[in-house]
Amino acid sequence: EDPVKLEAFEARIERGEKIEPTDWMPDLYRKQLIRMIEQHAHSEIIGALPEGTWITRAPGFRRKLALMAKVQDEVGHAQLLYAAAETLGKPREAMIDDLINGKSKYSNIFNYPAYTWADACFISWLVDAGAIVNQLANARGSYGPYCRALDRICAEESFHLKYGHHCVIHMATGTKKQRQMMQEAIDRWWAPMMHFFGPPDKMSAHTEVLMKWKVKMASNDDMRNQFLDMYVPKIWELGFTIPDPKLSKDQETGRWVYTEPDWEEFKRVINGDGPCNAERLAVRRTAEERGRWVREALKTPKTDYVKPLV
Ligand code: FAQ
Repeated sequence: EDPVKLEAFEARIERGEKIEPTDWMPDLYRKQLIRMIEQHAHSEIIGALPEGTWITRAPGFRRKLALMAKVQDEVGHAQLLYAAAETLGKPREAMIDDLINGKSKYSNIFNYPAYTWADACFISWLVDAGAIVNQLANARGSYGPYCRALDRICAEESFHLKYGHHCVIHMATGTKKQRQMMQEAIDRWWAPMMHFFGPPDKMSAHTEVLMKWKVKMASNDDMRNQFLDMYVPKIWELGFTIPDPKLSKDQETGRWVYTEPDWEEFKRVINGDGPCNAERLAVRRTAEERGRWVREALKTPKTDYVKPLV
């Protein structure tokens, strides 16, 4: 890299300026941003799947409508994020190819099944809560298009959070069976939720460079701690337990103490070997194949195009 340009670039970041697509940037900054925004976009479309399967089964018409709107929002977030990643030079088709070929990662948490309605409630409240903690922080980051996409996403996610909280309160104040279903969902999802913020800081490969260039505005452990700080009291308040006997707040340091989740499981899941990875990618692959005629039709002059019968 040209040291003079690099110095000027870092000075701009230091001053809190936004970097825009046509500005000079180090190759590594571009590469890291593409990796992170692309993974984020994939997480949104794959994230629509576990909840999406509950649209037809959501209890009652109002819940169906709200869940349908939420899932639609998540897919819209993917569109915003793909558009932001495209400003860095990687075409959307290439990103989708990397997703369905298993080359690109997406959030660990969407590789677990949503067995019951309570699992869908957990996702809508707590997975969205985790996503908001991360996105609110990174919306103050250095890359203009990503920050602007995150601002819009956070506004919509705040509705998801309210909806999800409402669903969980309903379960908590319902019948014994409903409370039990919700507790079982918390037990199932707790470890993936702890994994969601990424490996511990001492194991994290990219945090240092991403924080230096203000792409990531807090480390994985800090984000995890902030989530615990905001949501553990709310979960306890509803009368639920969390499946970690060590979980407590150290009043002196202000940090949460917890049992490290199984990081070997995390590695397996993010590298393609989780309970639902194959199923999730198969759905995307089918969507890609079924939508191919639309993309081809868009490229072909109207008069020449005949829709294939199969
Ligand atoms: N899942 O060096 P680090 C949502 C990978 S959106 C999978 O610490 P980094 C909305 C990482 O990529 C949720 N892989 O990585 C919604 C790297 O692998 P690589 C998604 C993970 O980038 C709600 C390796 O481990 N949000 O939920 C994960 O500094 C409800 C080493 O890790 C975002 O993507 C993981 N959890 O920090 C939708 C936010 N964690 O690439 C529907 C943007 C780490 O070298 C329903 N991303 N890895 O092969 C970020 O903030 C960061 O990328 C982190 C990871 C914090 C996720």
